Amino acid sequence: MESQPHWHILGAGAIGSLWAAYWALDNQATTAIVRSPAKKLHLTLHHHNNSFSFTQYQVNHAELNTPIKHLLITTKAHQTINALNTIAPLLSDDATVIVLQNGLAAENIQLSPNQTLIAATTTDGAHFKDNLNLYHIGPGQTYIGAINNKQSKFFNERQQSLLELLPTGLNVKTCDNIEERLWQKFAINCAINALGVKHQCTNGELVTNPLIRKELADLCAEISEVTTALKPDFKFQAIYPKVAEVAEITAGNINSTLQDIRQRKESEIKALNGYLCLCAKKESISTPLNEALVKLVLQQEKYYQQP
Ligand code: KPL
Repeated sequence: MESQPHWHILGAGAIGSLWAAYWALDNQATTAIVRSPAKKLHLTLHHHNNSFSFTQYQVNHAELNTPIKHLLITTKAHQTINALNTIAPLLSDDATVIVLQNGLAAENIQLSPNQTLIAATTTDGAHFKDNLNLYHIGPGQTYIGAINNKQSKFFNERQQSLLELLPTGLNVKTCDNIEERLWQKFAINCAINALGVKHQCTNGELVTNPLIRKELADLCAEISEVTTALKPDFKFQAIYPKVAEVAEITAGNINSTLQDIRQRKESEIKALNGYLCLCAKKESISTPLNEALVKLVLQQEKYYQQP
């Protein structure tokens, strides 16, 4: 087993803080890299009817001067490349970088030859009720895998020792089909997130309310048509059953796009349904439901961001 490394976390949102909390449960301190001034936060994780308090160290990216050997990226998809560029000079030559986020941005990250890029995808739900209380809704499942062939051999050789460095309280597994799992999660987010914004509801209400459930099923059919055309070899085709399962497991969660809107932040809608619509256009597939949702979410973003 490798000695316990220090993990830096780029992105101190709900999922980044969730991993920090579970590392803290394993007595491992982490450092969150943020754009705001450095601070020490006393956060409480609420999970499985328990609560656990821990300290989160946040360091401003411009003040950071220690080398980074282990990095977890949990920024929003559209912020990834810029955020990574700000700290790239600090990444050690043999750094291990795990990218855990919605969307497919991990596929566009380039690292130097001896650095390892690992993509991750999760169905864990997490949200802050206020700035200090973090709720873990789930438990979900996280998969990690090598993002391209060049990395696969290295990843295969050390996947067990890598797993031992990750929080023991989260369900993390390695897989050899991470691209397919990223696309499946992308499809799930396209279905759950924008519809949750439209109805201002929790993930659970998407399946318990019969009218919304019907809308969800229609939306899933439209998304499946696009993903099947783009990725005919992937095993998942009709996505509704998996979407319904994730909505049920994370029933009490407010999806991350709705969280962003409520916190007046730019959401990932362009990297989710927006990207799906772009791909559909290239395949001459019409996606009226997705297009309407992109429009609606962008309008809400604008509305909430008004001073
Ligand atoms: O990934 C999520 C998100 O909110 O972005 C799910 C799994 C849908 C949990 O809410």
